[in-house]
Amino acid sequence: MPQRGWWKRGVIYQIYPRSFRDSNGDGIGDIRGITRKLDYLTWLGIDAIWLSPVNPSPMYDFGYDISDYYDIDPCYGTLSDFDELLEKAHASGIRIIMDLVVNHTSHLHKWFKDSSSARDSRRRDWYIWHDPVKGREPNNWKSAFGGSAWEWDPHTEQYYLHSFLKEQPDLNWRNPEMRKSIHKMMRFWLNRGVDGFRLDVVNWFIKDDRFRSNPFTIKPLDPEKHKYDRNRPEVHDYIKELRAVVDEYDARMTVGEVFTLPPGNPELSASFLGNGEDELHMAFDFSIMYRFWSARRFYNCVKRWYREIPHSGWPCNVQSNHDQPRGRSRYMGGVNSEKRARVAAIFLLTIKGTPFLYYGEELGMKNTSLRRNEIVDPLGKRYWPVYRGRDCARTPMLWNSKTNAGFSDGRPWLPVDSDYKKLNVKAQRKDRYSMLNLYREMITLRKKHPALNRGEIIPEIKGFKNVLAYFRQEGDETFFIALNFSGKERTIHAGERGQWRVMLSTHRTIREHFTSLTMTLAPYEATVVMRIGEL
Ligand code: ISL
Ligand code: CA
Repeated sequence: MPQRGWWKRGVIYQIYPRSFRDSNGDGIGDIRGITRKLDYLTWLGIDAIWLSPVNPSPMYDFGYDISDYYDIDPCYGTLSDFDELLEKAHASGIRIIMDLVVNHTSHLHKWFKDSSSARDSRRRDWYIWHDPVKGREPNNWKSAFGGSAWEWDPHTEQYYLHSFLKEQPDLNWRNPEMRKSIHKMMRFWLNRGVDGFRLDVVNWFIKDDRFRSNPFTIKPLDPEKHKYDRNRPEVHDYIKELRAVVDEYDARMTVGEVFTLPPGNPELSASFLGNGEDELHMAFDFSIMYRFWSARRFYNCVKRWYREIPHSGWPCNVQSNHDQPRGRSRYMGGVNSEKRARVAAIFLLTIKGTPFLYYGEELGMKNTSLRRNEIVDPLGKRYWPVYRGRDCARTPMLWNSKTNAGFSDGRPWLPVDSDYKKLNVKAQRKDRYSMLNLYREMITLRKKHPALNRGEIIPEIKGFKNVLAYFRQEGDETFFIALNFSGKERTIHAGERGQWRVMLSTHRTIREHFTSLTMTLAPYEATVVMRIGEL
């Protein structure tokens, strides 16, 4: 199904495979489970699935520690299950994006086994080894998951680097042979038909070649803190190489996770797009995920984001993923949390750029509250109760009001959210005014109208009194989107003339017509109108 640029028009849906649908009752979501739910995804109208890692893994970090890049973990199925998913998804017009976790492998990967077997092993230099300095760790680099980033290997008497767990040794991207193996592996999946890759922590691949210590700082969110172990400028050469591999194939795409502290760095994220054509197709900017609920703050985030995107590049937008608390919980609306989540949904699906949805977001799923003994995420285990880890946003998808919300016949690997009796796919499909139907309607409208997917965005009200309003325009199509982030009624006026009609709204059930863009928005109203003629 080649069609270049499909990813600019599409909506991408992230599936955390452990939690979507379990087909064999072992409590763990799997590939066959996803294949069985393709009907649902087709109904919802998404264009592609980004699948969090499904390769064999000892699961110290639930798949983000890969021990074999060429296979599928038995708990998720087999290669032929994967091929079946690809084939059936493609037949329904849904593309599949794989997670490419290549900053590190599992310590059980055969490359690391070889690398750590002897100092003169063939793949010694595929990972990052260093002698002690003054009898200690070579420098002050810290693992993102706590402690020093260096682990002592008593067998070969050197330290190895791990930016995450010690079971996730970092690959050495400066080694050309290692890079060739990654490219070969990418071709393996591209030949099988996958439509692209999401690159895990792409800004961490390259480390300082002199291993200088990071500047000492006591400010927890100081960007200088990772001066030498992340965000090295040389990384771009290797991203260009990687892009060339993907470009050997038709209509494939890449999206990079650019993770920084402080969170969200639009300039850095956009730098991974290169000149717009020679690095990644898209990169995440996480700014919005860390902003409090406010029209002005949201506006400022996207404004800065668009400003950084190179002329021939393309933005993408995201509000939730498997590492962050669920959007609906983050917006902290209390009794209004669902209303806020609806405004956020219309915002995400109408601003310029490819939207990424996280499974369950379309139902308005919230964080699940978990007890200490239910936590399995290594981060949560380590930092409880100060930080409870990421499990709260990884609980099973809620399909219906039966046992385990229809996720599994066995005991789910993480508890099912207690809201499932009301908040589930089956109930929401039937309810015309549900969050799910709002997502579906908006996705459908977005697909139908070029102005809403690739059109220019022209801001009109930039957060004044907590209202955001903008136009989207392409050819002779013009849309006006008005979002009331506040809990109060707001009357707005936009100067644009013409005849307009309500196309979608969280509040207006009648397709009203307007002859001017003066309207009173209910608290938390989100309304999309389209120009239907001249005045
Ligand atoms: O999850 C985090 C804290 O909330 C982040 O620090 C996270 O480590 C960062 O976003 C990088 O994430 C990616 O790489 C990790 C993996 O654990 C995450 O799930 C993945 O998205 C290591 O592969
Ligand atoms: Ca299973």
